[in-house]
Amino acid sequence: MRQRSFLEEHHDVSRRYFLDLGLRSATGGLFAGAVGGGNAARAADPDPQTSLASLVDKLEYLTHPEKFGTVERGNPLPYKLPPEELQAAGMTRKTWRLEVVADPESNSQVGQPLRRSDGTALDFDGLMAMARKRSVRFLKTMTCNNMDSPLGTGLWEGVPLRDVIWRVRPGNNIRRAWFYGYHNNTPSQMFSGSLPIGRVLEDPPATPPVILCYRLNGEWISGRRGGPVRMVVPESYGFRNIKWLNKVFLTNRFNANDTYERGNNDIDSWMKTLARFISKPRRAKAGQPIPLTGLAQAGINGVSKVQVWVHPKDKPLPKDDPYFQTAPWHDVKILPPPGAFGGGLPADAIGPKTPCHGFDGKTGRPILWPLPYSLAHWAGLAPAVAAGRYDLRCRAINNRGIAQPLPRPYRKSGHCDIERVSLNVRA
Ligand SMILES: Nc1nc2c(c(=O)[nH]1)N[C@H]1C(S)=C(S)[C@@H](COP(=O)(O)O)O[C@H]1N2
Ligand SMILES: [Mo]
Repeated sequence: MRQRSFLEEHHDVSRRYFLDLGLRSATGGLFAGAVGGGNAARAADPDPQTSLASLVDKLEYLTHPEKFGTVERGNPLPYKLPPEELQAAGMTRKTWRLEVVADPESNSQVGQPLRRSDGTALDFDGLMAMARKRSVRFLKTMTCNNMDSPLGTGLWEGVPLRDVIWRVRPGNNIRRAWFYGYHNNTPSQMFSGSLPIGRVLEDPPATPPVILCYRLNGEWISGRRGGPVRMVVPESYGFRNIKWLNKVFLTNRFNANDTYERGNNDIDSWMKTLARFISKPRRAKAGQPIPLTGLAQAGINGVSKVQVWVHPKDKPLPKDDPYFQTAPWHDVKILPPPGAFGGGLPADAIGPKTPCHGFDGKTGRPILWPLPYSLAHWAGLAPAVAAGRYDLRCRAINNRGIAQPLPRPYRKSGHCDIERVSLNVRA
């Protein structure tokens, strides 16, 4: 069953893509009648368009929860505790508790704190009761500030953090929310993050709320992915998306308490726009266009274009142009939203009864593509070149026409260097 929908969704992506370009697909089967010869061509030496079609067929939009890259610390990891200890730690849905209190070292006013000690902490049933009134779902690509490629893209579901904050009757002197994940006694496992209270209470334009997240791709969020409940901050890099969430402090301190502050990271960074290769050809044939696929992460200013550039290794790089702004870049195509999202998400998961931020409630289709803080796939043919050794690069351009790695080229606010792969072109 899963296998079948997997094939269907890829047919769907490539069919739309190739109809769009007027090319033919490698995938014979469904539309062999219309275009013919796909399988025969693949059996011999596939032409570049056929190879490209089969690369596009392999793309899956959402990442299966088990296939995400993971950034975690400490030993033992919270979700690896033996069952009794896991329960005692509050890391099962039955025993999970969230405390929401005033920072004891600050003068913040909180009328009705949620505390473990007096039995008022929020439990999972309480969270589900809130979810029945208001749950929020959105696409988000999880990216570690310090890693070159995204960890995975998911459909995240949760209750807005502000709903829980309003419940504790906040008063004066609250400027920030500091939040913490469960940790054992080794300080190296502690992990915390924070946000200005204004960001929690009000969303920037076209941005979903910060959520207490309990589902990923339609399933309860696993321990490895940060369950029972993790924070998900749509516009932020991974480090603010605290896993194993169990405490929120409302504080009048104006400073951040993010663990990532300690690694020389720019903790106020919003996600950046960037392109990466998915298929990385090492070899190509002289005189033949080079099939390529990749992803484009949409930062706060979206993605308008993706481009590639094939540069001979023995030719000097453009002068006084560290970001290759003057290179002869070549446009490739941003793929449309997939017919089915993959990643284990049921095919009918987004629709009128289960709305998703950025999707039309009636049609269940995205109203804009790519949606900010998620990604789009791209595909195209790099221009044919003569035999030799080359560097292949890709870059994304945002909706303001600014090309990666600009406007924020520095690594510590999110790794966004232009990717380079070596290519050997033979006669
Ligand atoms: N409690 C806790 N939350 C955490 C971390 C951690 O080590 N502990 N790592 C953070 C970092 S640096 C990143 S990049 C993301 C990665 O999320 P993922 O492992 O689900 O992909 O989780 C964040 N949340
Ligand atoms: Mo990270």
